[in-house]
Formats: sequence, C-alpha cells, structure tokens
Amino acid sequence: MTCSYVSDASEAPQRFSVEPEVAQALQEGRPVVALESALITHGLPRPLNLEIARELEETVREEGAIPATIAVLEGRPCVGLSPEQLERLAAEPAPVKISLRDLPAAVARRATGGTTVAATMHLAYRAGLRVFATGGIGGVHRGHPEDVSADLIALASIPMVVVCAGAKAILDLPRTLEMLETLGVPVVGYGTDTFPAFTSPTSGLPLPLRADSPEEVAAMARARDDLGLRAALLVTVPVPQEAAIPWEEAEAEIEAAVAEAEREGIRGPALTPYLLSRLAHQTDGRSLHANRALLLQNARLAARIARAR
Ligand code: PSU
Ligand code: MN
Repeated sequence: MTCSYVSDASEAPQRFSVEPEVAQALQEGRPVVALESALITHGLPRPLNLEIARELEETVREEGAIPATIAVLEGRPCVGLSPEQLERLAAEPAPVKISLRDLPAAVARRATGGTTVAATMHLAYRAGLRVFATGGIGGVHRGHPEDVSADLIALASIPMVVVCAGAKAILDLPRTLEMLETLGVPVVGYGTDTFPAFTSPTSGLPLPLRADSPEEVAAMARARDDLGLRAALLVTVPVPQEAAIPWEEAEAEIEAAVAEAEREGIRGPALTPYLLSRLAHQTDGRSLHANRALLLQNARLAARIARAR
C-alpha cells in the first residue's frame, strides 16, 4: 500500500469556516478537541445522535478544552459547529457520508454531510487542531480484505493524536492491526496491554505500547513531532466495563450481522452503517449504550491529552 496522501497545514485554509470560539482558542494556544460527524449522520440513530453529539461537546468542555465538531455544510468545511448547525446536521434528511475521496465533490456540489475519521482528520489538521476523539476507527473488513477504510491512510499521514476504542469490532481486527503496523502508526493501549474491540474491552490481541496518563501520551506525541514522523498516534481505550459487551458475545452477533450483509449484497461505504444499525437491533440497544459510553470516555481523555500537550 502506498501513502502518497499528505496533509499540508501551511496552506491557509481558504474556504473553511472555523467557529469563532475555536479560532480564538487556537490563536491563544488553548486546548481544542476535534470530533467527527459521520457517527452523527450515519453511525447513530436519531434522536440519540444529536443527544450524544451534544454530550460529547459538553464533556470536552468539562475537561477544560474547546470542542470542534467537524462536518461539511452546504459545501463548506466547518471546524466547529454552532448549536443550530449541529441540530440541523443531526436532522438532515439525506446526509452524505464524506470520507477523503468524497471531500472535493462534496465541496464542489455544496453537499451536506458527516465526515469520517479520515476526512475529519484532514480538515482538523489543516485548521491547526492536533487532538481528535472518535468511537471506533475504520479498518480492514471481514471477508473483504480489499475493503480498507481510508481512515488507515489518514492515520498514516496526518500527525495528530487520535483517541478511540480500537477499530470497530465488525472489522477484521488482526488484519487491521497488521496494516497499522505496516503504515507506521503507533497503537497505544491506554491502561491496557491488548487491543480494545470497540464495544468490547479487549480483542485479546496484544499491543506492544501502553500509556497510563495523558502526560505519557503527550510526551510520545512531542517525540513523534521532534522525529519528523507523519503518522498519527492512535490511543486506544477500552469501553467502560459497566457498558461493555463481552467479546465472545459480540463476536457471535457480528458474525450474524456480517452474514446478513453478505446475503443482502451490502458493500462499500454502506457496509459500516448497515452493520452498526443491525448490531444495535440484534443487541436490543446494548451496542448503542456501549457506543455512547466509549465515545464520552474518549472525548474526556482527548481533552486531557490536549491540555497536556
Ligand atoms: N465510529 C462509530 N460510529 C461510526 C464511525 C466510527 O462509533 O459511524 C464511522 C467513522 O466516521 C469512521 C467510519 O471513519 O465509520 C468508517 O467507515 P468506512 O469503514 O466506510 O471507512
Ligand atoms: Mn470501506
């Protein structure tokens, strides 16, 4: 896999709209945390999507950082949304799922949509943000090793700190981890020695790196910058125990959802949203409860890391 994709922050973002509060925080060097929006438009059902989007922003504030939810509204990349914009995005009848390859067309055609981890990282980095919180990153799909999320390419080439609960459990986790290694992305277990599996605390796959404080993560990010390396630092945090779904149980549900998607012929960008909603249905909402808990926890940690940087 080649990684020609490079994000250059030195080019002044011309057509960006940066929320005034975010712009001011950046100017004053205060901590800012980027949040993605594909999970609002495609990952979570309404009205829970808006509720969680708001909670994520509040959580970042509680920890003394400024939240910047990133999306494309009528063709304009927005870094930070007003409460009204957030509300409109969450209620948008036919939002576009915008990954890296979709950004040019989305802007040119004045589309409105949620940005994936990859597209969010690109816009966030260009606006000067360095810390980002999400749920589970994309990766290599089960049974479809040719379907590799652009999230991995973004992680390989955009030097941010990305806080997540591992890769989404619907993916081929061993292959995803291998790919991250190939791409030179350090994967750090936060308070754990194994790779978390989104709604389950562990996949059982060992991780070579561990950190137990925001300061340790910040020190690694500074070292990465000093070394001139371009890959993101991927901080993976296990879902809180009280909301977790045991891995064996999750595995069985995922196998069923993946088989169902196969039967229905669902592929490409539609696959991840399909699997997530199918799982929510199968688990009677427990996967949603876990998704919310892990998102909030990740936002909290990201804010602490942003403060420690
Ligand atoms: N994490 C969640 N819910 C989501 C996603 C992540 O808890 O909906 C989204 C992210 O935006 C991620 C995307 O970038 O799914 C990956 O999609 P794909 O596999 O098509 O690249
Ligand atoms: Mn894909």
